[in-house]
Amino acid sequence: MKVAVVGATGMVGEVMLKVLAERNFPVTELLLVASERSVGKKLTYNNKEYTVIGLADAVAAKPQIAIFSAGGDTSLEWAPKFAEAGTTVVDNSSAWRMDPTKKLVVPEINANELTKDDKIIANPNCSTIQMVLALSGLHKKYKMKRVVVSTYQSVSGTGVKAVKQLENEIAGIDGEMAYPYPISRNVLPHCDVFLENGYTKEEMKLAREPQKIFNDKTFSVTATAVRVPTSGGHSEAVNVQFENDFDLAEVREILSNTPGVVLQDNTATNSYPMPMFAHDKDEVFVGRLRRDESQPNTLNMWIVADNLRKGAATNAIQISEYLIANNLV
Ligand code: A2P
Ligand code: 11C
Repeated sequence: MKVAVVGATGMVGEVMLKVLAERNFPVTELLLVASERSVGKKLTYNNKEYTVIGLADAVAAKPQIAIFSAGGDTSLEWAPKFAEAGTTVVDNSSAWRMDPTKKLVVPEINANELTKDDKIIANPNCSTIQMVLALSGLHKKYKMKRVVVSTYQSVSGTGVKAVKQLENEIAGIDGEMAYPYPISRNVLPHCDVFLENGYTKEEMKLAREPQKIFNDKTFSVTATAVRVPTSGGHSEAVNVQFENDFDLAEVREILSNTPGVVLQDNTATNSYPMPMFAHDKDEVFVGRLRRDESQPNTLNMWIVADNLRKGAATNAIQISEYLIANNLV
């Protein structure tokens, strides 16, 4: 496969290169692409040095797959140009997610919707991916009615500048601020920008993307997204009400059998998911399972994943692997 990684110099791009190598992705030719600022820069993949190229050169090279993580504006402008040249784009930005002509894919849930005609495929938001994957088996069995989620999102979700802000604050250094307030020794009920309805964009991604991924509008999601001073890994407290009642032992069994999900739930040994355990892992970790005693058919759970891996790079690469395995590129 001739593969382009667009945004190769970025935080997600770096993880993409790591995951592609780890999974022995069938790369025969690799194009590492970034902005004009980075053209000529050297990057290493599988112990080999590559020179970063610009977008126009990458389109002209006609890769079979282009995995994008270079921001929404770059995707809006360039993904159609790649698609026109015959390249299948797997895009990690929010640019195409809610476009009704584009699929929004978590491979374990809905990769079977993909066809050869899908030339731009959207990767969901990181906090959405881990939530829907953990809920997928339970939704199938008990049918979700309503989800209330509160997130605890790491600074790596914002980008390099935010990671630096946290590091500087811990070291007592004055530096550039990614957030309107300090993040060390603080939590911000504010991920991404505020919208007219009073929610943040991140909260609305959590509310809307799951219905599209499950192709089901019969359940609703409401979210509060919070930035916490962890460097990597997003956590979520999820309260889910089902149409049908459940048995906790069966819930555990379903979660244990959900591909990509690891059950980590033993209060007797203080075993529960945390960002420090999820770091650098591809799985979504679930624990603190308990019945909500305040209303029927309702479950409380705690979900943690590495937002740069399953939340971004790994999911996009799994989509690409599915395309190859099913001769869709
Ligand atoms: P560059 O390093 O040249 O700016 P992050 O999310 O960590 O900020 O990374 C964003 C990635 O997207 C980087 O690789 C960045 O390249 C790339 N990028 C940003 N803007 C553009 C653009 N206009 N064209 C191509 N790549 C871009
Ligand atoms: C965050 N979820 O943690 C964001 C980062 O729509 O892909 C990813 C934004 C997106 O702030």
